[in-house]
Amino acid sequence: MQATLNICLNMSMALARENPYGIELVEHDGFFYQPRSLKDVMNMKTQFKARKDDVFVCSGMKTGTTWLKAIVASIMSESKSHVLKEKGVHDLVYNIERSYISRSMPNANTSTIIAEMPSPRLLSTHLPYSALPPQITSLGCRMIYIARNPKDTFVSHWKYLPALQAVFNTETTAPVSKEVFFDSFCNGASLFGPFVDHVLSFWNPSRRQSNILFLTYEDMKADSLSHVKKISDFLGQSSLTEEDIRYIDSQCSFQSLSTLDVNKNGKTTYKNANVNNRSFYRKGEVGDWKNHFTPEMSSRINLVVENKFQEAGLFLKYEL
Ligand code: PAP
Repeated sequence: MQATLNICLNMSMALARENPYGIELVEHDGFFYQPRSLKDVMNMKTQFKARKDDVFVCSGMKTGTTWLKAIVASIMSESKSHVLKEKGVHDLVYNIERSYISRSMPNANTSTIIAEMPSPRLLSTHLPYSALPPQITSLGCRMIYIARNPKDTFVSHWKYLPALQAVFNTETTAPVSKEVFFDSFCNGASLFGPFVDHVLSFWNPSRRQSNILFLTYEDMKADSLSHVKKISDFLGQSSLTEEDIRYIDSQCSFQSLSTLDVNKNGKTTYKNANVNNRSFYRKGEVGDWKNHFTPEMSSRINLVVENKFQEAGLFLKYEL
């Protein structure tokens, strides 16, 4: 097994390249990873044991993961949204590919915590569907995917790059030019990208499989209450009252989450860096791209995504 893993990684490493925006990327099975993270992914795939009743929050980068994690954690917790006051959202819902670290790291023991968690476990992943540990798909674990329009996703990702560079200890600390990152993003070379392929990797199976709930950030912003209800129905949480649903919805709003002390002043440990929890809460709006995009950028994104999404019957909103 180890030999296969090494060959696989060596082949992938041949494609590793220093990205102009400062984060080294490596392509593996059609998706881009930071090279050390790919080792962690491979490590996780050999160690992680899925359970049939596991629930996964699934997403690409910067598409509303934090919000969705807060909602699902509240729905699945007996104390409802009170859990959100105790820990940062990313310490409440562990990301599997960051938890099976392939070397000694401060958060390396998260894998043990995950193995010992009572069922049903709530976990998360940024991996595309095709890269998930096969047990997750063969057992039919429930997955909730959140997609976001690529223009707002791009802006959110670009604004988050300084935090990412700290996580990956990149030598580039200078602000990353929007144009340079935009070019990479449109070419598919961003973490867990290509963006379009990631979204379609969940969208396509979600159309025929009832264990995948596909949501969009924009629809959730337009009517968050009905989405909290939809998620709770998907999870079979019939004991929640209408009042519970309303409470969870209001406690998970951007305004409420971003002003909690743990999110204003707390930190989450990733790899060997601390990320300020406040970096997960920037604006929380649909349409901020209009403040950052030129007409040319807008046309280029439309060209990259729209045909593929339309062919697949997927229509994302760019404003509300
Ligand atoms: P991640 O990939 O690092 O986990 P993720 O949580 O997916 O990030 O996305 C962050 C975006 O969700 C940010 O968007 P922005 O940069 O355009 O502002 C963040 O503000 C937004 N966000 C976080 N919490 C909420 C919330 N409760 N409601 C709406 N948007 C939110």
